[in-house]
Amino acid sequence: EPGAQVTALVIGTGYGGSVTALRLAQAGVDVHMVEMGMAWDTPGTDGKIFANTTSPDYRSFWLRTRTKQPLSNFLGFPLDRDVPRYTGILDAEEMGGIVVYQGRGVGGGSLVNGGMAVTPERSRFPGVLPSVDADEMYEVYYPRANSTLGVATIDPAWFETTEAYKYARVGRKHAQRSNFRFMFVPNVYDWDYMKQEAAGAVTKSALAGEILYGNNHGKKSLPKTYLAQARATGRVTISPLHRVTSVTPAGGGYTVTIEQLDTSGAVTTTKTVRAQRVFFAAGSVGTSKLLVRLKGTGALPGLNNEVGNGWGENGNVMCGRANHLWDPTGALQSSIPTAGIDNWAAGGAFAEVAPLPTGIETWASFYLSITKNPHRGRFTWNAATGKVDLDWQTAWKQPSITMAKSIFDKINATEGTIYRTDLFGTYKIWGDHLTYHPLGGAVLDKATDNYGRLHGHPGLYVTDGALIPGNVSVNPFVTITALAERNIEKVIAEDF
Ligand code: FAE
Repeated sequence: EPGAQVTALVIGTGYGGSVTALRLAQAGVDVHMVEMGMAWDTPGTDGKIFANTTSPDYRSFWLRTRTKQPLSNFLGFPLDRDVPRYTGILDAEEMGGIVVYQGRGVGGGSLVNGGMAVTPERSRFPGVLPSVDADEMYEVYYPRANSTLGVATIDPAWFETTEAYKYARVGRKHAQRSNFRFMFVPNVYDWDYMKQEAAGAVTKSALAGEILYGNNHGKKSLPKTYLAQARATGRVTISPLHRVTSVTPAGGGYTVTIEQLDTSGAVTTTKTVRAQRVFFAAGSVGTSKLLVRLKGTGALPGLNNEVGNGWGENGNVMCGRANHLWDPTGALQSSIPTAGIDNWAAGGAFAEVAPLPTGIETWASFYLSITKNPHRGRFTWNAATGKVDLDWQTAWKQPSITMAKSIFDKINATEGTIYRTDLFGTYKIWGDHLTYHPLGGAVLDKATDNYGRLHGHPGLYVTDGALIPGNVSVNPFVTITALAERNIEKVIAEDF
């Protein structure tokens, strides 16, 4: 309510925000969460909450009139189509020569992501978060994050036999014949539910290709885990379709300005509330853009010059390979990836064997690689345009391509195969125009102290992927969750 007084206000309902809200509530603190996206708790015109990956509709994109699908083409045909402008679930935000995909709604990225829940190898952790005690993370906070998120690994016996993972078995065979390390990738999908999908006993979700625009059944997204527990405390309230636009000091606390949106994205009301403490959990891009603007406009003059720095895209790059006719990858492909190829130590790349859930045989193997791209971008305030710019360059993906080639050039040579050139345009091999994994922009121990307290303004915290300086070496959400668990425990003990 306008004019309300809030003890703890959390901006955003993704991983960082959900961990923070749950632990504060369990410690007896009343929490209000503000989320710019929708609640995603009501079925649409077809009786389903979420649209299918193969048929994007009004629910699929955040305020766009035309889809912007990560795979723009298939067999020479452009895939994008017109859709009504709506506060849909996936934001394809274009900045500085890169398309940054992000989830919008209660649950943030957990609504749209692949559910791959990977803890980085311990030996790599000092390179990921140098100021954090690795012993504590691997003994306490990673296990806590994994168990609360409901992370599990596929039943290996089922993996060997199900049609739905033929594509991953082909991926494994090709990796192993080139002497790469293959590994199962844990996931938050309910594996028992998926087995029942395969048996025809329940409504299909992963086996119906649902993923990018939401998952109607088996995925344990945040509204089913952290946020369900947070709500059950009775101390957490959430305002969907509300966007924070300003936070500024006022009488020992902060005045927070919030715009209420309708589903066309129009602002219907602007409200202000008073908050004693504010937690920035708007995601790497959301938090960085807010902080850079609030510093640039003088609303938060005490923020230091590290705000906006250290942004990276986790080295994401995609590619497809064309297999021989005797190596079909299957018409039925589970949309939930569960296989990875690790060449990090030798080549700087970790590749997941990704599905192409088109419903037809494609003879394609498709991969999303995470690479050790050294480039870092920076968010800056542009007073002339009144906008935040990101300095990133498409050409900065070249190291990622080189690292991904350390795997796929070799596999192609061993198998006598070639790259697909029809997935990202015409005669284009590399999907180097995008990221699913934005990280950094308010880096731990630089823009904040070693627990996410923003320098210069007591009572302001960063709790999300903005804390991580650009690369995790694997998919990021388990690390974002574990770091938020570590930080909020300290903050509750010392600040409340
Ligand atoms: P995030 O989850 O993005 O939450 C931020 C929330 O804040 C969002 O709900 C925003 O709508 C909201 N927000 C932003 N600005 C405002 C504002 N001004 N006012 C109010 N609300 C605001 O942040 N990661 C993995 O580990 N495994 C995967 O398999 C995987 N697959 C992915 C697939 C796709 C297609 C995408 C897009 C991402 C994927 N990711 C994956 C990345 C992962 O989802 C992402 O790192 C986390 O969601 C980031 O968590 P945060 O808490 O930082």
